[in-house]
Amino acid sequence: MFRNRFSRLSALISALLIVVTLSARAQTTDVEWFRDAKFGMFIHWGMSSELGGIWDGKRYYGITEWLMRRGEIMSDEYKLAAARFNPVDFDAKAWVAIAKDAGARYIVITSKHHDGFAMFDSAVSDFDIVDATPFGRDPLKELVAAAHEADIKIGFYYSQYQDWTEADAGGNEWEFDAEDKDFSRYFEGKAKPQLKELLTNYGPIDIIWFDTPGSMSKDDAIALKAWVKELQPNCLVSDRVGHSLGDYKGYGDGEIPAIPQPGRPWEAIFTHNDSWGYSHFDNNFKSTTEVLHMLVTIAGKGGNLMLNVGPDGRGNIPPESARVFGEVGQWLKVNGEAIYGTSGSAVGAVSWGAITQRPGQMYLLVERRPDDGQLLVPGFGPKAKRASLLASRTDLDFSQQGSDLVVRLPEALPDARVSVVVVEYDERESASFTSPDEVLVSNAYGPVILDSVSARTSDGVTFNRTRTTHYFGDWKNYQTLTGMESPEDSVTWNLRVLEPGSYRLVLNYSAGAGQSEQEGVLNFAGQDYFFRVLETGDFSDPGGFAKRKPIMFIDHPVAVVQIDEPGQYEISLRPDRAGENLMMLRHVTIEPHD
Ligand code: JFZ
Repeated sequence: MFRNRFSRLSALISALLIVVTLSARAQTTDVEWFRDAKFGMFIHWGMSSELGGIWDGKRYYGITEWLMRRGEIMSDEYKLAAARFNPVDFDAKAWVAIAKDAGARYIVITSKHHDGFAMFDSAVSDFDIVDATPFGRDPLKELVAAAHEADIKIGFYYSQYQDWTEADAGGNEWEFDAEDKDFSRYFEGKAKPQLKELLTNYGPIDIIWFDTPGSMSKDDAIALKAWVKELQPNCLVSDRVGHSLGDYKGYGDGEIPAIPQPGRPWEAIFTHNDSWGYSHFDNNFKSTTEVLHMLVTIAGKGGNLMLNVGPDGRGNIPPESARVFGEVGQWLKVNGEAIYGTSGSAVGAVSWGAITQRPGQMYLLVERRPDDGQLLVPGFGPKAKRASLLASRTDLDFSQQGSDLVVRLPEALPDARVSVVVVEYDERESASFTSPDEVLVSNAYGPVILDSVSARTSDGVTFNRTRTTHYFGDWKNYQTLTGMESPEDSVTWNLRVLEPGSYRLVLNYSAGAGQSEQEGVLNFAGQDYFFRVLETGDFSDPGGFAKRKPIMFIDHPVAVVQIDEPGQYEISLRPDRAGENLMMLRHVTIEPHD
């Protein structure tokens, strides 16, 4: 008797140990590949791609994958439209080749977006591409196979809370009565069974990109994440599983964080035009230069850029996206060493571009060549051993004075968009970088932005992540400062002016009727320059700026100042007297002025 009880107890203990080990191991999924990846391709593709933002002859501007909700289309009617979706041009290998050639290290594709349509063969619901369309194939199975063959990581976006064709899911208030919803019936009856299909029928999956967790609790998110890890321990989970429980940090659509959360890998996501899903009438694609600027800015802060493509209803990636992704790939073929596997700048931001690093190498990502060719890197504590152009390995002259490193650039740089200088040093000196609290200003640099992040603010001033949308779902993110209501409230920057000269001071802000007519003071090098706030926009909602309306920021030139000596200066902004919040300040620009 005792032996049996003991053997049962020991079996229970070993089972518990296995579960504890699994869950412990599961929680320590390897995220290093993700941290090093730096660049991914997001793919938003579904039956809404066939609709392309048009329903019943009406154009819906903004993100087209929300068409069903924006048109408040009834489920049965929307489901019938699936029969129009027949992506006969779809070629998984061609798509993966575009991602691979672009230098993307991972792909995340929508498997089920908020409209509930499954882009895979699901036994859980017939509202899927195999059963509800003439296409009859499972594109995710083909895409995963092509990704595995091309050795590129592959993940599925899955909207775990919203499902506009399901009465018990979140999101459809125009057709279903919220009182009758039983979310767990949807979650246990469709979401988890479909996630199980995705995590057991398609081989190794590297990311489940959850989105809009809605009213799911922290415990729900913890349980969901642990459940994913039990099925695929190495599968990463996005931050939109909810409650910041992702394996990596995510930010808002189209947002580059001012100061990324330290210690966590992170990802910024952007549309290529202004919609995630295909649009018949949105041709506002970001240029290659703009995408490279995003890539190096994000890498310089230590994060990943996941840029979206929205294939059309026939299964074609928009040619403009294919072109730009290809050109980014060409740049990465030459300069990828400065991006992949690097960490962000240890010396802070620079006015002429961005900086990435790895032990023993610092990469200077030059977007704007200083007119005098003198590229200053402040805070460079180690002894530089060599400076060279990454593209050609051509040696460059350089000098160091204190913690200033100056690299002399040739007149012609390899790439007018972004050229890379690699500076080698003894990695054992990596701890001697410093991040000086100063903004470099020089006529040689052109206009220099003093942004809200690098400002020193008095107690009453608030730093804001200000967001609004232009078209629906087309998010615009700004970093702003508000709360300047009395002369004691101030915003200050430390400047390091590299050369004497004449400089124009320009405020960039937004202000409503309640703020204009007030006076402010820009103090530069001890000299006050007065200005009156101009009205730029209205405040039609309690938050001060109505969503879905542009925030009108203007450039307001305030003064031209003469600097006779290079050196350290302060510039500060304050109200002239007590009153309303002076403005929503975005930044101050210091422009060369001849
Ligand atoms: C969501 C989706 O609604 C959208 O269709 C798209 O798939 C996008 C990538 O993700 O949109 C969001 C979700 C969260 C925020 C903004 C847009 N947010 O938290 O700021």
